[in-house]
Amino acid sequence: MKVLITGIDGYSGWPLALHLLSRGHDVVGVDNFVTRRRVREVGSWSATPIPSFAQRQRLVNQLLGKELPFHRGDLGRYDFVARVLEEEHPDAIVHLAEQRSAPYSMIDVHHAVTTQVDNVVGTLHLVYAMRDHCPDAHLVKMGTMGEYGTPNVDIPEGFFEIEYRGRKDRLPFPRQAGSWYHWSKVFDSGDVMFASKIFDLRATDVMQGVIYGIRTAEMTDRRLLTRFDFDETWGTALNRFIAQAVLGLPITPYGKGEQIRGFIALEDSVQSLRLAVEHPADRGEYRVFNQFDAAYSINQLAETTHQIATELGLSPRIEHPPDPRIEAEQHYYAPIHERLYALGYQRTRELSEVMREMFTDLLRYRHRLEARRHVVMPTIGWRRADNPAALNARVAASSAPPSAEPPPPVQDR
Ligand code: USQ
Repeated sequence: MKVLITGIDGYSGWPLALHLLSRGHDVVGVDNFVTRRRVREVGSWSATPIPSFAQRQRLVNQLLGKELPFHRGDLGRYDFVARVLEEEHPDAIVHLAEQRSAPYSMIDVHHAVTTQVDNVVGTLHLVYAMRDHCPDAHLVKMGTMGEYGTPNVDIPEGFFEIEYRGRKDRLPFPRQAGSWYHWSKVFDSGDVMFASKIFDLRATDVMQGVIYGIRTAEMTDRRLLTRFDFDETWGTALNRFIAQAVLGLPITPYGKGEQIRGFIALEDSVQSLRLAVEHPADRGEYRVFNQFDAAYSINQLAETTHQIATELGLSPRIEHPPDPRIEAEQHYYAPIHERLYALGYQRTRELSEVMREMFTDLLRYRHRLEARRHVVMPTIGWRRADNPAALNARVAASSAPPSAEPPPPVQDR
């Protein structure tokens, strides 16, 4: 199959490209490198050194013997999106090119607006360009488990049967997102569901849990590693906890730490996306996959991190800062996740094995973590009005100049 990945330069996009290539698929990439710029904006960088995209293309060629065509551009420009789909005619599009950070979307009004405009407009451009240039292609759209929030009932895969005032229907399960970012994904879901109906498109909406991990089986050379974010804005919970333990900073379950989320390893996230691609939805079908492997409380993950760090001779400690977010710190959580298993999904490795590998890699890149240790502790509050000031102070305190990771050169096909 020919798979177009939007956001191919990102944390999930790059491993997905390697995984699909290794499975014999053709891959075409799209990216505008905005994540690299936005991570610099908050004074951070990737713990793993990541090559420019031109270098990544050369590595794929040398190490995998494959071509990796690439279009640099912004999904906010319809002419660009239409030109790429017209030229490439992909069988599937995995759409990962969205602003993916909840804290980033909560910095101030501008970051809230940018997040929602980027995410909703990019998705709308894609579905229109699909209608006009590749209506038979399958859209695999990265959504998030966070769209559902934490209701006090089980969470179905997208839809549920409901009886109300004596009548029954199958309806979308209510969404109760917890950040402007998560709300942007709710709006996307509505748009993709509607587009599949009016344009007769094939669509899979992937409700992705929190990803953890640093490498996949295809990263046989250090230069093939994906980016790894650990700062408060771009790093996700477990990835941050391991970075904190390596740095000797407190591991930070926010508030009571009894928040429960669905988690999935990076290698299993790309496995799941491949399964969705290889088993397309029907024309006009909009289906929803709850994509996570297991649910853990944040405290459980903090404690497991503490235990492994201690075994490795580190001196970790757990501290509970006040929760900077507005979220339930204790709640019921039981999402259903059966559809991926029905396609053959299997967990590759146990959580602790992946965590040990993350420790090994991060200890190797400890100097890069050290150079950005001041961006790890939380400053962005969901309520506070001083987010930009706190952020600016932190960026100004940055010990290494942002130019240490230069902007990638312009490249096109
Ligand atoms: N958390 C802590 N301490 C930390 C960081 C996070 O307790 O140092 C807590 C948060 O308060 C939250 C949970 O961990 O309750 C998850 O936070 P997160 O930052 O790991 O993940 P989140 O902001 O929800 O977003 C991430 C990705 C996003 C994806 C989402 C899946 O950034 O792109 O959509 O995970 S989900 O969480 O299922 O919505």
